[in-house]
Amino acid sequence: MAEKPKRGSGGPPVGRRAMLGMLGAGAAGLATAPYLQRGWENFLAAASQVDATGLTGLLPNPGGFRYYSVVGSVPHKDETNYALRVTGLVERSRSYTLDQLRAMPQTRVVHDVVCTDGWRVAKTPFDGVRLADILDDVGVSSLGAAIRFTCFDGAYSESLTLEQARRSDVLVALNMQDKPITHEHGGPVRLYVAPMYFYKSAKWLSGISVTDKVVPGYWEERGYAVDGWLDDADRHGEGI
Ligand SMILES: Nc1nc2c(c(=O)[nH]1)N[C@H]1C(S)=C(S)[C@@H](COP(=O)(O)O)O[C@H]1N2
Ligand SMILES: [Mo]
Repeated sequence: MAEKPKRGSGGPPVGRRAMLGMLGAGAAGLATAPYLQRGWENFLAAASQVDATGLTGLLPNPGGFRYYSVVGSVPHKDETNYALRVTGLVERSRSYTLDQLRAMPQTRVVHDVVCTDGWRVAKTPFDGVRLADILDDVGVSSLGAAIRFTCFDGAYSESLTLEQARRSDVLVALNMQDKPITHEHGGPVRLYVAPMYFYKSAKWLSGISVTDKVVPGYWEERGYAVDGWLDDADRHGEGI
């Protein structure tokens, strides 16, 4: 059986473990303190304060997802101010507006979303532009071997090898569950790497840079595996 990505010395990175510990203590504290007469709204208000420190996974969400962000607040972007810049070892650097991405051929990928924290959302449809199509559009130079993804939250980053990036189940996604990707889920544009754990799917995607080697991403610098393959992934396949 394939190994799950390692987080530091076998568990979640300290930051996240500490967050989850605080989450448990906080929720239990509220539940066992009836004299505070805390209702659900108070709980949510408390949660959103905690959110400012990055504990976004605390918020319950009926869809089975948790919202994650490594920063407290992220600017909202839409067709008036969104841009995806493709740079680095390419023949023609260029920038795409949201309308330009929408006008490109759209591909649908339906797969289970799986987070290393233990939650899963079965058969989730994403639609968007194949990353491979964007790479063909700009032309990868002969020195290009990997991709570095950056985000307009100003903090998160991710990576793929060029071979992984060219798979047909890797999308620059515009829609999730048949609706435009919401801000909370990383809209208007996020990466979706279907055969890998969801941490590879960078939210609020704003930069794609072709590099000569893999540059480890945000969580990868903090102990996650650079190759985030799901156990059932066809690692050497070409996608769908
Ligand atoms: N920019 C950014 N992208 C991110 C993250 C993040 O904190 N910031 N978290 C990752 C992790 S660990 C997961 S599980 C998913 C969560 O996506 P969701 O918030 O839409 O459920 O986003 C991934 N992409
Ligand atoms: Mo995750």
